[in-house]
Amino acid sequence: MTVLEQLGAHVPVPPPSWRPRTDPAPLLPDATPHRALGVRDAEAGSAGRAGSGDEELLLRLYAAVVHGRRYNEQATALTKQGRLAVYPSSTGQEACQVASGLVLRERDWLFPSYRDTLAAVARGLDPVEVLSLLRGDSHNGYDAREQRVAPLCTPLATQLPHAVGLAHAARLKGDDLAVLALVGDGGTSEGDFHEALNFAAVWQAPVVVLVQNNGFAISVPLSKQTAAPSLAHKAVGYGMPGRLVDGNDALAVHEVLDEALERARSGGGPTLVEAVTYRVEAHTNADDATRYRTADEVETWRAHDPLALLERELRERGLLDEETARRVREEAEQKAAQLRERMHQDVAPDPQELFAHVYSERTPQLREQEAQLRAELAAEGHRTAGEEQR
Ligand SMILES: Cc1ncc(C[n+]2csc(CCOP(=O)(O)OP(=O)(O)O)c2C)c(N)n1
Ligand SMILES: [Mg+2]
Repeated sequence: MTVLEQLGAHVPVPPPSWRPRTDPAPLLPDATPHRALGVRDAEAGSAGRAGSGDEELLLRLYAAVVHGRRYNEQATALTKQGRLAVYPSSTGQEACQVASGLVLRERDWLFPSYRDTLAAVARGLDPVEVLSLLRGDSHNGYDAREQRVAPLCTPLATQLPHAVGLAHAARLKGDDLAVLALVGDGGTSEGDFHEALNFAAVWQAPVVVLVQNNGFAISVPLSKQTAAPSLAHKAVGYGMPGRLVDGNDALAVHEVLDEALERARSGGGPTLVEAVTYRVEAHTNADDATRYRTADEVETWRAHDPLALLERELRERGLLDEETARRVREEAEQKAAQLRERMHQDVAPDPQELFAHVYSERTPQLREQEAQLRAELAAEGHRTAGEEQR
């Protein structure tokens, strides 16, 4: 008997809205991250084991990871040569990167963050154009609409409301597509993350949000970022399924994203996926990671290297001989050499370009500033690119 009953007080009948509106159990992530590489049939159950149809995919993932790792090295070297202002390397996270780029269909959209260069390259973008912003160009290097890749986003999580908005609009228009948005563990603490996921679930937008949990937001570890059981658990609060995946297992990430994107395309609504991975390099070339983490921790993660996991699987299945491995490494070297060569070519931006794309119609102030700059450049004998062509 409760205290109120003892006092003879009225005990109301619980109204129906006291109960959860939907059963949260199916939305909960698995207790351990989904894995596919090196998993035997019995361990994997129905969802896990890669079938023979995956052979081509495995080789594509492998080549993209080898090429991607080399790309990261080359881009970091370009910062030392003054060709890039900064480069956030995704070494250690290549499985998430290449799976994200390769899983999408042509009509789908990708919304990357600053660390997701490799995802954009795996999607098919020009390796130099992707680096335009980091090179100091005031404009995005590629046509986002044509490529269906939003600009690499530096303000944390601001890409997410845009991704959800585009997905919702596509659904209203009857466009058959899904949107994949990438964000870091730190980005999940942003208001934009909350607003995006809330609306995605209310609208049942065809969007998948992949959180690459690489353990850190610069020097802030996940334990200081959140007290949630896992980042995937956050999905339940929004009313969408949360999935947990081994973020170093390229095949597992591909499987989980493929399933979630397919569900999104067929009207099943959004999914939040947490990929547990690790940033092996510093936050950027300007960061010293030894100040906030131990060498032992980094070594533990190196032992779970995304490339080594793929290589082991391919060799065990007899799909990777020395000749193939050598050819893929050579391709990576060629691509790195081309990147180096093209990045060493100076670009001559037209100063007048500063005024383009600020507003669809230039304001009187902008026109005034533009005229002022033109007059000053003319006084210095500088000709704009447009005038040189004439
Ligand atoms: C709105 C906003 N606040 C702060 C920053 C500065 N900042 C740049 S990267 C970063 C850490 C982000 O960590 P995470 O989301 O885990 O992504 P990661 O760098 O690990 O890929 C911060 C705080 C920013 N870019 N945008
Ligand atoms: Mg992080």
